[in-house]
Amino acid sequence: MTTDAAATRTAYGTCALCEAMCGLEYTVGPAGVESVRGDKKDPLSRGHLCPKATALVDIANDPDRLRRPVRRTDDGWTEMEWDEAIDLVARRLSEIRDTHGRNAVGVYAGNPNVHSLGAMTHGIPFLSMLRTRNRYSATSLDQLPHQLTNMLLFGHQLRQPITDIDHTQFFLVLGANPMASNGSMMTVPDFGRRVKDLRARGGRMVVIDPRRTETAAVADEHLFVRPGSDAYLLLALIHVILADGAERPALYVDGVAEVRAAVAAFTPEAVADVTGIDADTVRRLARELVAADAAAVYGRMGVSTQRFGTVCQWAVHVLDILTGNLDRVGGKLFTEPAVDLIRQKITGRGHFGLWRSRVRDLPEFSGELPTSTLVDEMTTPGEDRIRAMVVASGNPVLSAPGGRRLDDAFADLDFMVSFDIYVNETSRHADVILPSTTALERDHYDLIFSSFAVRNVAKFSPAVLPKPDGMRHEWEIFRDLALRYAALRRRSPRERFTRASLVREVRFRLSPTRTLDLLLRRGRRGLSIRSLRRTPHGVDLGPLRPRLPDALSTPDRRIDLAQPLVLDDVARIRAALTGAPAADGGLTLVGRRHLRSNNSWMHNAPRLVKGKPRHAVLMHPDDLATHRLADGDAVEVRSNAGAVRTVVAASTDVMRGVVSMPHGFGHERDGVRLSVARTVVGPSVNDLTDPDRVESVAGNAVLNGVPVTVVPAPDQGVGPEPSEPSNSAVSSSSPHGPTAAPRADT
Ligand SMILES: Nc1nc2c(c(=O)[nH]1)N[C@H]1C(S)=C(S)[C@@H](COP(=O)(O)OP(=O)(O)OC[C@H]3O[C@@H](n4cnc5c(=O)[nH]c(N)nc54)[C@H](O)[C@@H]3O)O[C@H]1N2
Ligand SMILES: Nc1nc2c(c(=O)[nH]1)N[C@H]1C(S)=C(S)[C@@H](COP(=O)(O)OP(=O)(O)OC[C@H]3O[C@@H](n4cnc5c(=O)[nH]c(N)nc54)[C@H](O)[C@@H]3O)O[C@H]1N2
Ligand code: SF4
Ligand SMILES: [Mo]
Repeated sequence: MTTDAAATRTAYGTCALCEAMCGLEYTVGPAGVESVRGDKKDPLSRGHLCPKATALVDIANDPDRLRRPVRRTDDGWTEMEWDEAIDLVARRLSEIRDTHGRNAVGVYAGNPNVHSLGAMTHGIPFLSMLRTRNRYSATSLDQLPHQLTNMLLFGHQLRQPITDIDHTQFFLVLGANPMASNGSMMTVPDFGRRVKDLRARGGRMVVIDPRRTETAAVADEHLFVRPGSDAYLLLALIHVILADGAERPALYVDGVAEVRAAVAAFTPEAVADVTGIDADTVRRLARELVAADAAAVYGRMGVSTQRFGTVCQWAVHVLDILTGNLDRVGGKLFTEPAVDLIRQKITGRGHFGLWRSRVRDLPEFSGELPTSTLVDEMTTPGEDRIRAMVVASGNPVLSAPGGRRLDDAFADLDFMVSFDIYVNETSRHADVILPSTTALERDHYDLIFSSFAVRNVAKFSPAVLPKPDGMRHEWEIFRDLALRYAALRRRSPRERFTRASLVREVRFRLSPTRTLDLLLRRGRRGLSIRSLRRTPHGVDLGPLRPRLPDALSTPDRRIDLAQPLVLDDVARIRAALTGAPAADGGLTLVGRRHLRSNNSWMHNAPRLVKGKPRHAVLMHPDDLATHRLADGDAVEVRSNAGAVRTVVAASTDVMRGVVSMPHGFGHERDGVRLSVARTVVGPSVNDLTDPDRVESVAGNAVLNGVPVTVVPAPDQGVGPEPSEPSNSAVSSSSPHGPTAAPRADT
């Protein structure tokens, strides 16, 4: 293709698909974006990008993408006018609230919300207007233990210590695979080069994971650990440091004596069988941590979405604190973002257990209940049962445990609205889907991940492409819906028009960019939208710096390690230590992410999905032999929650006794085709994960360490990998077929 040089321009932006915030350079021609490169002048990402960045263009051009609101009818999806759609959604949500009470409307906010400025400034406030206790999000499928332990120890749920990776000398990584994920709760683009630099300056990286991951492959050392046993390992590391008398906590740290008592039983010998890591190695690791000039312990999905997630994240903090590495250059530091969510009181400090869930008595955290119990609240009869769902950029049927049960529950609601750019496995049940513009078409600033970055940076990225005709930005959709809903509520005798509601309405009328400008001006960095527009590569605000105890948000500016919530669980773990079986001969399932896949979506772009299918279950050759299976066999994986068909792939990279499967697949459920573009289907691992098993303190989902069996597939074939749409369900007017028979409602 020839390009008309005069008509092409260069634009700069930030990729918001994952947490890494890579700076991008686009060449934009008359027909749209022609090429995408890493922006070498971005002070954080320094030219790095991954294959998903080029797929941003594919999302904008995706034939599956919804461009107008759609309504589910007997004849399939029918396009609606915006005003009509907004009206219908506001009216139904208000009616259900009037009839069944506010908790009858449930909310699930999915991961892409945190990657969209408009969803943050307008979507989240709209969801709050519903004033329901049935609020759920990806948080409790993910980082809830981080937020809870941040709140307990440092006084604020977002007070997340960040590894100073550019200066550390010893980096201990548990249950994270940043070479594939590009980092999480740690915005670290260009992870690979940063690790090379770490090693070049004589530092070491040790990875602890039941799979020899892409990150383990670039580490100095990798240790297999039995899934779900990290708490034992981490407590034993604390034990060794304290037994050696090597602890050096800061003056503002309390509770060391209580910690010493709590970990007394966790000798390296006592935990060796449970973890699969021998006592000498545990002692050596603890001593390496202490001896390093600057060290950081980092634990992510593999240690938060497992049975002892909160204890694990607490123990990570305790290790950093006892080794004197919290608040040290090259250790863990707190960020100083241009928009400071904590100091500017944009996000509250967090609260825990103020109320509990109706059916399973699980605790709320900061106004949300654990997503694992969403299905119970939808299906259990009684007052406050969920009758309507609002799903914002989420796909819980594939993303949350117990996907099958959720699928049925979504089909059985009185009303549902999805904010999504696709008909996905969850939004297929919606009465109305409201699609927004996509990332290239809207202004961006990373409110959340700027707060977790390994360097302080600020960058405003104006939309690269114009807003397509007839489309709306997320903030416009939420604004219109909020104003409409507020107007309806005022008619209700129980609602009053208050000063607070007036302020809220004024805020809804401000665009995200205007809102951001106000926040930047209120921040302490002297920045504004105007100044950021003049620096399209981003402003470098410098490396992370020590800030304690001033940056503590605890009332007394001290850190108390002896948190009863956590220590009670340590006591339970200790009780389980006695005679803990090494392994019961069964298999344990863990998760896996791939650089070219993104949670439950981005499975349309040919350039991402090409090559070998990525959804196979990985199994060690020795386990294959004992199970009388061979590489490539069709298998059924079974757990106490369900069963899926897939293929097995031999891999010496997984620990014996462990199998690994990615999440986010399972698209054409029951053979119902939702996409014209997609070529991969795969099984959904969340048909195997069990919503009844939650992490013991906070109720986070247990997505790793799931007991399973693997057997030859009972009959031929590997379940649906259909190539032809099942036309019966597809309406002639739309490429998006409806799915379950439409229910009689609204
Ligand atoms: N077994 C297992 N399950 C897991 C995980 C695991 O490791 N193992 N990981 C968990 C984690 S960490 C997370 S965060 C969740 C993620 O799971 P979810 O919260 O469900 O989020 P996603 O799958 O990322 O995206 C959901 C939907 O958002 C839509 N979307 C994307 N961009 C936009 C946009 O700009 N506007 C709108 N309106 N919609 C958009 C996509 O079309 C997609 O359908 O999954 C969790 N589930
Ligand atoms: N390409 C890509 N990037 C992504 C995403 C994506 O889907 N694709 N998702 C984004 C999201 S929402 C998130 S939250 C982050 C997640 O970022 P990461 O946490 O870095 O990603 P995971 O690949 O889930 O890494 C979890 C690791 O834990 C290991 N593990 C499982 N069980 C255990 C255990 O019991 N103990 C230990 N020690 N390890 C265990 C798994 O083998 C796996 O290697 O990635 C983000 N980035
Ligand atoms: S690493 Fe993440 S932010 Fe960077 S280009 Fe890839 S998807 Fe985008
Ligand atoms: Mo996540």
